[in-house]
Amino acid sequence: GMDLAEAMPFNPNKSGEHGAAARTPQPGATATPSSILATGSTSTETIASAKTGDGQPLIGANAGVLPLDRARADGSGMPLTTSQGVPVADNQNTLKAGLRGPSLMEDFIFREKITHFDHERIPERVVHARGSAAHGYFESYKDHSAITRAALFSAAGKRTPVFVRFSTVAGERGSTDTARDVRGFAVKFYTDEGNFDLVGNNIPVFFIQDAIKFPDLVHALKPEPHHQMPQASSAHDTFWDFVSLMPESAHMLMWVMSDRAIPRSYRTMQGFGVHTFRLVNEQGQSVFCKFHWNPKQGTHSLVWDEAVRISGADPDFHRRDLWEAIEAGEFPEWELGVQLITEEQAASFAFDILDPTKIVPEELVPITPLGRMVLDRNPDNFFAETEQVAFCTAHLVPGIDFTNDPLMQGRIHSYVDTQLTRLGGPNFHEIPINSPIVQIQNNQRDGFHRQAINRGRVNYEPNSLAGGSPAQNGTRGFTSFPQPVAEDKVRGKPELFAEHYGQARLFLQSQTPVEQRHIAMAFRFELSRCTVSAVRRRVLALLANVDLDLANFVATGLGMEVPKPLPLALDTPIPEYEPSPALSLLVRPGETGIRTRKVAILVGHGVDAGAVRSMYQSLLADGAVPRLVGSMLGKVTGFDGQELDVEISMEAGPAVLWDALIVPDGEEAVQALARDAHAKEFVQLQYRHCKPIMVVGAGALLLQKAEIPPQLPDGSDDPGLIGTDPEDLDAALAAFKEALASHRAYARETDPPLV
Ligand code: HDE
Repeated sequence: GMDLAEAMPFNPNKSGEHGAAARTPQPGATATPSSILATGSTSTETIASAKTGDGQPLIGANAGVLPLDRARADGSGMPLTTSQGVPVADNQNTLKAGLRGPSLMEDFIFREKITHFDHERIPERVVHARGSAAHGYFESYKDHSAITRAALFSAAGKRTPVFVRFSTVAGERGSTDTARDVRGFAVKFYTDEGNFDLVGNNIPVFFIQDAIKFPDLVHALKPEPHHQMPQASSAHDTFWDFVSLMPESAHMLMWVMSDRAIPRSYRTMQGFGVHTFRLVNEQGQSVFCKFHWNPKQGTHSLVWDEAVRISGADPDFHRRDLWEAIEAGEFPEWELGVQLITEEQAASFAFDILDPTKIVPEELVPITPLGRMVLDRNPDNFFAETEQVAFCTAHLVPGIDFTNDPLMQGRIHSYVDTQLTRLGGPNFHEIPINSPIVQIQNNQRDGFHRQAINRGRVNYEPNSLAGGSPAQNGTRGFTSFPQPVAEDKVRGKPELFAEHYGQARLFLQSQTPVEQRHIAMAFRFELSRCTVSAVRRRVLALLANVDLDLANFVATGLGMEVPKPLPLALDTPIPEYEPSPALSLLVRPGETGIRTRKVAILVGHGVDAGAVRSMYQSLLADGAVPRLVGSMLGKVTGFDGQELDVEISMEAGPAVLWDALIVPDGEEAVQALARDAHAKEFVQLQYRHCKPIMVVGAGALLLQKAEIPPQLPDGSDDPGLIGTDPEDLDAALAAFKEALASHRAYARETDPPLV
């Protein structure tokens, strides 16, 4: 150690930290961990013990998934112990003074167990409390170093581990998955230059333009403070009061009232970074970027009436869907792409790219694909991983940088801050799910729940006793993009931020008629739940600035007149692109066809069991998930004498949990189903929610009983309604699969519903 201590410390007179020299970070001392090891540095002790193994620090040992391996625990086949490792003899009875006597204070086994239990809960996230997550990897398509030096994009085929958490925003941890809400889409990339968190949403814009309004927005959205209602819903006065007074939310309101806010699955959502980011390459050249995740599964949504009913039938609908898909080996996949925008381009737009209430239409700046993400492993433990994962917009890596978007700037502070309370102190980065796969080496020390046993006497820098290490690295380390900043301190916004309606209208006009109708119906529903008519009126005045037809539809539904539009601060410009087809959900059918789609086959005694078996096999072979659904569990015998096992009762697995329905042939079975109101309701809801229905032979009786119109309202054939004789089953099944692949026969939908 002596030679290191005597060596001249780096940057002795600090000249490199002042003036123009400060623009280039200093390369730091020459010592690197490996050179220290090679010189046999004595700055760390190396005393082997049973506890430390060989006493060597685990340099490079926590690569890949090893950080989680070291934390995994599995009690199968093991003796029960206390948390101190003491074997437990009796886990059934407390220690008492006599069989009928009082319990004793000295029962440390009981007290340890109950004390731990008493402290099992941590505060839930203040927003995004309810979520589900999975492990996977990101794979770069190629070497993208021309646009960014970020390690995860450095080579074709390079894989970076990821952990992804999807969430709702408003509801509490135990609330329902299918609430109308924005969905969080947070990705933690464990890159070889540290963790990069892309903490995005499934909607590319936001309600507000400045972080200082976030607490107001969230207070208004969450359950009202006096009675904590409603749970997981924006349909109440305080939310609409706030947004109607914040016209900057107009664009976002179009998105959250669209079917984007009721996704069919986490697997069928897009994701967006929302803010404009910067990418920076090795040469220090920078370009603005917008991050996009596009699901291979396509973009698909529920319909509102269905979403409401799913909340009762299975509040874990999205959590279960993600879990089951991954368990079944149907690994969901997304393509990550970026819109790359130069400073000059940005300056030419009619909107400000620092304004998070604006998008850059894909038709204006196309998406450059960077790579794909695959989620292929469910967590081992919900609390340890999904609950304790701490995403943070400040987790950036070299090659990616912030912009001055004032919403983004505020987030940089908030995420670390909230973890200090939620995870109990400044060492949350040591929780296995949060720790990077690279080593953490710095002089930060101590604090609650510290895990690392930092060795040696050096916990400061500059130092000579450890050869100046750990040392900064001016060439590889993170450098902020040197954007010039020189203006007066002000509280305010750029002029263009004052325009709120152009893109709201662009979004609306880019939707198909079905999607436009759903948006209008969603506004009508939400405002019908408001009790203060002045709030409704102000929302109508806001909508009048977006689209008069929309405002009229909603006003009619509320029994009101459309008031004068809200005053404009800036004239609405003609958007640079009109319309933008990429904004419709229906343009992305996906590549996975009928895989993972759930098909209920209604069966009873006397069903055509042979045909049921063959349809079942055929659907299964194509990756769909068929199940035999009946009035009760147990065996049913087909008219051909074959036995079938009913897998789920209609009570336990009602219509809304299925993507499609088949009613097979078999007079006796269908007659029996027709006497069970569950079956009638099953068919009606499948029909109302525009799902494919196939009826074979006598199965058609159930349609009549349920009063299902055989044709569309305009008299044409319903593409989602397939009737067949038993002889033509194969052709009909092919048509059914096609209908299933296209998800819904929206043409059937009427307002109000016919059935
Ligand atoms: Fe967040 N947000 N947010 N947010 N956010 C949190 O961090 C915040 C915003 C997003 O699965 C919190 O760990 C502020 C936009 C996701 O764990 C908190 C502002 C976008 C998640 C926080 C925003 C998001 C969060 C709560 C306005 C899309 C869940 C718990 C300036 C780009 C991550 C936590 C997970 C979570 C603050 C706005 C996405 C309080 C101050 C815009 C996906 O720090």
